[in-house]
Amino acid sequence: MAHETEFNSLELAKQSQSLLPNDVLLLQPWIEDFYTTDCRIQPIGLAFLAGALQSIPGVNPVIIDCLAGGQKKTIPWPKEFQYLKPYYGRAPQGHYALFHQYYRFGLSDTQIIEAIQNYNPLLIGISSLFSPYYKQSLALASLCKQVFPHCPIVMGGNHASLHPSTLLQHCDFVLGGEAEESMVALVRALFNKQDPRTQSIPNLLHSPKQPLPKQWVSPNRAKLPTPVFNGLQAHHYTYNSQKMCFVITGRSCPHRCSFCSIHSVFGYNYEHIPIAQVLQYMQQQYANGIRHFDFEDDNLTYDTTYAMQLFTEIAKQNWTDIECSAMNGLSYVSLTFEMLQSMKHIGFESLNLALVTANPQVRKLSQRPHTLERFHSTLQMASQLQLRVIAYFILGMPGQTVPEMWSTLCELAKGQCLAGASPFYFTPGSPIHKNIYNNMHSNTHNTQSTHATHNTCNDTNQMGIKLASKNKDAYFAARLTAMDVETNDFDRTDIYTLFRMTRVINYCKEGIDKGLLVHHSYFDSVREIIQTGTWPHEPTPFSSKVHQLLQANPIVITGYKTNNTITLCS
Ligand code: B12
Ligand code: SF4
Repeated sequence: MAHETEFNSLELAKQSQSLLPNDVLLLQPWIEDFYTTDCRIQPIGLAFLAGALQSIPGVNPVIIDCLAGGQKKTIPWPKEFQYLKPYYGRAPQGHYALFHQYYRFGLSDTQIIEAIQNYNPLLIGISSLFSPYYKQSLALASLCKQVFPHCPIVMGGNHASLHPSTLLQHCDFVLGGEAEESMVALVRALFNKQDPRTQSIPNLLHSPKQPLPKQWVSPNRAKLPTPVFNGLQAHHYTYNSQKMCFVITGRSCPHRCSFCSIHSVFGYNYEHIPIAQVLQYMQQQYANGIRHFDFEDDNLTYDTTYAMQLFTEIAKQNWTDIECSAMNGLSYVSLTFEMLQSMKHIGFESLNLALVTANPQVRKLSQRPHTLERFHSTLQMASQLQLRVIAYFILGMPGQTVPEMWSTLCELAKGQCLAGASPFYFTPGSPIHKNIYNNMHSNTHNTQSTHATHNTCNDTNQMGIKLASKNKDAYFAARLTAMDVETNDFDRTDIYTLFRMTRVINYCKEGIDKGLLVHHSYFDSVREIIQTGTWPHEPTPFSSKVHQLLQANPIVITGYKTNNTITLCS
């Protein structure tokens, strides 16, 4: 524990007696959950900070990624998730199994201590991007304090920007929002042996009692630094066995989807990084052997002029051996045939799209500007260009019903794409969290200023929302695997069944792409599911509502790589 009272000039004096510290350690914590997406973990936010810190002569920024390079380790099932045992608590069966064990992904405590102990840090920065994993950020802070009891610790990231009070009792500072400029100011102050609390550093918080600003100050986006990966090992970040890196071409997003919280960090000004700078970064990375570029922008193609110019410039590099992706998703309202052609030309093989829902009312509720017609026309254009599509839909948002979610899955089954399910969770800072979740709380208050980690919702609200996290740690449950939310219109078994049915559909698509015909034994287990409403050879719950829907109408399924189709019925 170190905050206001402990961080004083005495600490600065102690530091100055020892060898002059000049390292700034930037740490990405490990993750504890049922799964992780290990092809998308490059800590690009920390790389931007390292790029900014390089501008200070004598300061040595080093990134340590505690999520990469370790062995995944099974850890005890959390007491908060006992209610998930009927769903995940069985060894995986069949091609469409979901999760099984609870893991720690990344380095062990011993490995982390080994990785940090040889440095002489002036400051340690820890990211707290994800609310559900805020405790891992705190545990990492406590490990760092063991090794460097006198070194100040600063945290930042999405969770830190929303709920700094959950962290400030265990670290010295939080920098809210985008931290390129504020981190430089903080490090300069420490380097010059000034007390940062007396300096005017934008977005700096040092006490849980400090009020939060309405909006964080954003850095000048035209002057953002180029990300640098000091300390990271390139072989930890690969895709299809190729070395890969994240590319960010802009900040924020002009859309306002109800379930999304990115504006809490990036504000509402959607701005681009100059194309020349993005290109220079890609050239450096190409020279370093990177052959896969993953654009992690929140809305890469919204500004069609910028996107077309960027793709044209990339094409001019004649990098015939690269592959590109936008795994964070593309907003298909801006995708034209011409745009997809240039994307194909620079090495896009597939597109990640978010349909969210096929239902206009639910789409309105989620404030998405997209339409089903536009989705299907995008699928057609993609098919013509032999671009593969993975399309995501949401499961279990208040306002959804089982037939509505099922009909969206049927649209994805029918389309030439893979289906991706996104079980809903209340993301702190998202509009739906502000509108619905906070209204469920008797002690309603602005999320920006809440100190509470316990929710006190009553179940008698209009939609009949019930949370498994009631009276528990609400941040911990803000994750896909928690299946936290039930309403009058769906329960956890419905969500679980639809989630797994998504895998069943994709299993069928794989068979279709292999050229198998509908009566092939490959599809027997699927026929059994449709007929019996059970999972073959296991007693895991199966939704009776979904079973009825499965029996009601034949399901038309198109392949992923081919447009061959089969029709399955009970
Ligand atoms: C890439 C990404 C991932 C990657 C992992 C990224 C990583 N670093 O390891 C993957 C795909 C694995 C992932 C997974 C999840 N993600 Co994600 N992800 C993102 C995404 C799209 C981009 C993050 C990014 O690189 N941004 C670009 C950089 C420049 O911004 P940044 O990281 O925020 O960094 C800036 C500031 O935050 C700050 N900062 C960051 N770190 C630090 C540290 C210090 C010390 C300081 C001072 C400042 C600071 O300064 C940086 C520069 O300006 C964001 C959305 C978004 N736009 O941020 C969601 C986002 C972070 N994810 C989110 C969530 C919820 C998840 C999941 C937990 C969802 C789930 N499935 O349950 C999963 C976890 C699943 C799992 N078990 O792995 C939420 C977090 C919301 C919250 N408060 O919890 C976000 C914001 C999206 C959303 N829904 O609104 N994610
Ligand atoms: S979900 Fe995607 S499109 Fe919607 S506001 Fe967030 S970043 Fe933008």
